[in-house]
Amino acid sequence: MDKPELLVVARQPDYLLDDLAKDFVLHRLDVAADPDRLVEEVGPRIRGALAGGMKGPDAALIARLPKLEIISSNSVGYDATDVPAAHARNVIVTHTPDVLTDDVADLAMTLMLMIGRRIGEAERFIREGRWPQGPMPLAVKVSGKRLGIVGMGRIGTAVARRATGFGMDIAYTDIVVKGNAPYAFVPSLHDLARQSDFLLVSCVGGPTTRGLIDAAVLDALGPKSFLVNIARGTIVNEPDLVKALKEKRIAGAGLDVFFDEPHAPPELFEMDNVVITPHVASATNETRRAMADLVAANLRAHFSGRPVLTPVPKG
Ligand code: 8YV
Repeated sequence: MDKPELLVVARQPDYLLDDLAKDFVLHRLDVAADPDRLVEEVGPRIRGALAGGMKGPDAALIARLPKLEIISSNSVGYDATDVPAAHARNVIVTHTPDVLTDDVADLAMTLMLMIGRRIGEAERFIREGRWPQGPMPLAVKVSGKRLGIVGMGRIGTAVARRATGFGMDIAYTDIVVKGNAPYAFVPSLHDLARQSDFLLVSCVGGPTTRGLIDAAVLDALGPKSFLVNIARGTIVNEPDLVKALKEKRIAGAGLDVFFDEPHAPPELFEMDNVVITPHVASATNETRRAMADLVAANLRAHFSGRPVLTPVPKG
């Protein structure tokens, strides 16, 4: 039988492309000189698509792939793919939960420790030869502080577990109470911000959370507290955040995600009370390999007539 044809919509690691090339014909929309023409040529034959957390098929592209059966996203977040449009056509969407949880939670802790303890600043301080002129200003203790978690899903829970080891006092908000979570549920995001030393954003992206963290939430957080975002840049109103940081209405921020990746607001580059990383929460060899393996396993399961391993739930 002919190999099923796949459309690579978002950039994928070489080892995944090499592996898939054994069983599938790959068409690289991610690097196509003329994407429109490629879709016109191969669209009618495409049976599967490869997506990512920042880029996936939208409704218009899905409509141009009449034989599409499955979209396998190399990410836990699937807000970049139009899942309702896919499900409306009975196209399966899969993602990569669990395998990246540890890494993302590790980075959340890292950012929290880095902004609290001024570690980025301390690095620059010594590298720039400023140490002989006197000591660094004092930092903020992290252990024992109040952590507010916005979104107590897999990743929020993994951060809470780590933060428990740091003696932190943990509370969370979510759209529903998580029955099995041994942490205080705070229904109002503003109340949670008001009572937190660190506010961690670990909820889903997409239309339901767009601009959730705005000036009012940042003011509730206040001048002694920090924001950490390892979820999606869209959840934070970025101009509001930049303004709040400039005016010292919050103490600082640790950010792995931004509204317009791969661009971060240049104003942040000048701020000492900000730690920024280029969306690297899942970026370890081990985890990226496990994510790629899961992407491939979902595709192989589907095309050999077995149920996929990690489908995105139907809304
Ligand atoms: C990826 C992510 O780096 O899983 C997610 O949702 O945002 C990250 O793990 C990104 O999606 C690359 O595809």
